[in-house]
Amino acid sequence: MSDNKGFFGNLFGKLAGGASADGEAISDDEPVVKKPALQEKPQSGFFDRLKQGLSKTSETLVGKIDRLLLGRKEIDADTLEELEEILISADIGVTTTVELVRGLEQRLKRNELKDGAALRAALKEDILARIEPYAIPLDVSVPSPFVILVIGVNGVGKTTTIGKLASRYQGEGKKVLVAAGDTFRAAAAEQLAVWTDRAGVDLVRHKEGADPSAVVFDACKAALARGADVMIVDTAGRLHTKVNLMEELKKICRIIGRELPGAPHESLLVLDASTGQNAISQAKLFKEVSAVSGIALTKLDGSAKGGVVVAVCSELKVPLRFIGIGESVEDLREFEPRQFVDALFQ
Ligand SMILES: Nc1nc2c(ncn2[C@@H]2O[C@H](COP(=O)(O)OP(=O)(O)O)[C@@H](O)[C@H]2O)c(=O)[nH]1
Ligand SMILES: [Mg+2]
Repeated sequence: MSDNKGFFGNLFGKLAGGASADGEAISDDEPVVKKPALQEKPQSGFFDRLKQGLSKTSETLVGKIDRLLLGRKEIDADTLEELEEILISADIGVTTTVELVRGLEQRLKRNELKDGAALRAALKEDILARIEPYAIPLDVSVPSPFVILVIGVNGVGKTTTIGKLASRYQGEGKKVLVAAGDTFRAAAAEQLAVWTDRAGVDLVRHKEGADPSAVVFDACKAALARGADVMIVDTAGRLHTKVNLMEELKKICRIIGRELPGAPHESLLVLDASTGQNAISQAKLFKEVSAVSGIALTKLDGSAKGGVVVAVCSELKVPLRFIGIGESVEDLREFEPRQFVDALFQ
């Protein structure tokens, strides 16, 4: 793709402005290890919060669909055309929408769509069928340490997602070690330290401006020495004027692979659902330059762009590991497609 730089330049330029304020500088070069604190308990009611989080998407998408189909005794080509417009406007993506509507046309020809209710049910099942193959949970049980490299542009929720994951794995009785690979801002490591302190997991960090590869190198050594089960690596998410993000990522990967053969075992791309189709463009660019093996889709709460879940699955064809529906530790869950469509179509 020829316009990669332009896209990333614009994107990172835009996002860099949203970076949080500087934290305190960290004085020592040596890795600092955070010691255990209290443990978070998983909370129930996720489905209700998911429903609540998806309510805007549900309103715009299913609300419009219901207004189109309510009480409709007969379905024709015009109905499907109107449905197509609704789906596209709900961030499901043009490609996916066209495929969905084509499938519905086939059903219509087979006389399977007698009325509005039948069309609604068929659409729900077709959406489910498209997302289900990509709901593949991340299995971190082997090897040990299982290394997760977390990538994505600035502000999408990488650090937050790492904090939530660290807490989750720690809660499952695993020994977790986090590497503060975002060394551009002291605030990044500080933010991570808040999460790892709370979760009671180890953190390896260097001072601001240090080489992320050096952090990762120390983290690999520490993970082996301490018998960590899971190692999670945070990375900087913006194009620095002096450093090419993707070159840096490759270097990080090389170091990890050299210290822990076979690692990283997961390159988890974090995407912000509230950016809608932009998230899809970002993912496509990341896929071109790095081996993305899983996706975490954050900020599904309060966004009207939840339809992007469907596009993420059906266009990127990468496992959607986790969805985020809020800022607290229990707001990150494995993606469950049935739960998702149920919450959407309620
Ligand atoms: N509402 C909501 N906010 C989130 C979610 N995930 C992350 N955030 C917020 O997004 C902002 C950026 O997150 P951060 O982890 O610093 O992003 P990073 O730059 O990719 O590391 C923070 O204010 C987070 O609290 C989510 O699922 N829902
Ligand atoms: Mg961060």
